[in-house]
Amino acid sequence: MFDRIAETFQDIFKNIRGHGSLSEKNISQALREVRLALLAADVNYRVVKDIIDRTREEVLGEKVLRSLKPGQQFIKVFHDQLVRFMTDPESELYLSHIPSLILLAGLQGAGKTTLAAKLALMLKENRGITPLLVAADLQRPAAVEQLRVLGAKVGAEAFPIKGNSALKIIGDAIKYARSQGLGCVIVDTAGRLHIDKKMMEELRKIKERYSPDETLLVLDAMTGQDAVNVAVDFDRQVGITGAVLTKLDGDARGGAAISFRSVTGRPIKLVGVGEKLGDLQAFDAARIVSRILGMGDIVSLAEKAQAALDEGDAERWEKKWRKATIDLEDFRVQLRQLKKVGSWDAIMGMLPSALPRLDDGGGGIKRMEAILDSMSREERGNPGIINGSRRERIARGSGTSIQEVNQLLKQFKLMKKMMGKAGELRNKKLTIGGVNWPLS
Ligand SMILES: Nc1nc2c(ncn2[C@@H]2O[C@H](COP(=O)(O)OP(=O)(O)OP(=O)(O)O)[C@@H](O)[C@H]2O)c(=O)[nH]1
Ligand SMILES: [Mg+2]
Repeated sequence: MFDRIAETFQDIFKNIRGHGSLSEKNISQALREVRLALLAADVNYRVVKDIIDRTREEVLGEKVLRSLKPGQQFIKVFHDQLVRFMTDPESELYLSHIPSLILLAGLQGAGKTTLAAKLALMLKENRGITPLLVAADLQRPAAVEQLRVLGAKVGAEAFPIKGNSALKIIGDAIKYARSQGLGCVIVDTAGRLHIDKKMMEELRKIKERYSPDETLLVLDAMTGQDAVNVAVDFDRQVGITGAVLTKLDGDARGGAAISFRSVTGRPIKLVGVGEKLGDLQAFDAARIVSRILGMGDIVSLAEKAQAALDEGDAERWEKKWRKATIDLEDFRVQLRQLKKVGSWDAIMGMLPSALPRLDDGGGGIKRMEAILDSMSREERGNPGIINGSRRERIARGSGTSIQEVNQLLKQFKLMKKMMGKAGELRNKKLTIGGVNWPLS
């Protein structure tokens, strides 16, 4: 659909993800593109600057550059910054009066009437409140009937419409709800194709007269960035307390959510994820950001890697790698740890990019482990003593071949040699912007 921001992010991330290492140049380049994408999505420039600055600062920090696959970590850092921005302490429905009043506004077909019924169900289930539904749509008898039918499905009464004044009907409904002990009145309004004066005027009057606890703008996620202009108009002319993003079960990634948050500063409180009346969820910033970025997989992979390679461990190990004092015993311990992450390629991919790669010879982690297990502690601590007859014994014991044992030892030796070089290189540091940058 119209979800430019999501597409743009995917391109940028496809690119940075491919980088084994991050340099000042590719970080700047990626941040520049991210910045443009955010600006193009009407995100306020101050907000953009804040997100970019924080991302840069964190990406340039030791934690990202050092241990884990940096391209992935870059995305994770940006993801987390965006989640921070999208998180609002006031994203819960705030209902302070009895009966409380919720006013639903939005363009035609956005999903207001459906939401009225969904909301009634949610309030009943989660808060034990039984709402009364009111259709302030006096032009279309069918709209009133639609609300009644949907309401009946969730056990919520629809207030009968009499007369031609929406204001009076709402007033009557509030009185009725009070008399019946109904805890909430949900007002569904008529949508228009475009924003027009009459619609705004009517909403404003309802607001002035009855001060709703919540005035929610219902936005169709499929309309993409256009939703932003709608949001600005509604907020300026009527004043809203938040939004509900509907139809997130469709193709739309929901990029408009970022813009909405930025231009209005208001929270998204709920999301509609289907046509069924149970398909309403509380807004979850992390979920929507992952969706917008199309990056759920990466974020979880990065998290998994972080968990498996806990910080202290990674640090200790890396020191050994750098000083080239690693032996096969260390290697075996690490292999066990890292096995939790998954495939050999994934493990190698998570190591600092400056370190040499070890080929598993196609045999997989299990075979390497078997070889290491068949060695004595002494052999692992001092691989130099592993002569021909020992190799033969190890191969037999591990159910592998002498060639495989040789391959592992050869690779390990080569890796150690290269590590020494990488270590020397790393001791020379380049300082950019007050941050020590490894020279490799
Ligand atoms: N897939 C999907 N469809 C939805 C969702 N919310 C609403 N719809 C559908 O969108 C269409 C319009 O929904 P309505 O609730 O009638 O929209 P409205 O804002 O009341 O429209 P007007 O009263 O004409 O202004 C209906 O076919 C709904 O079933 C949603 O979260 N997901
Ligand atoms: Mg409707």
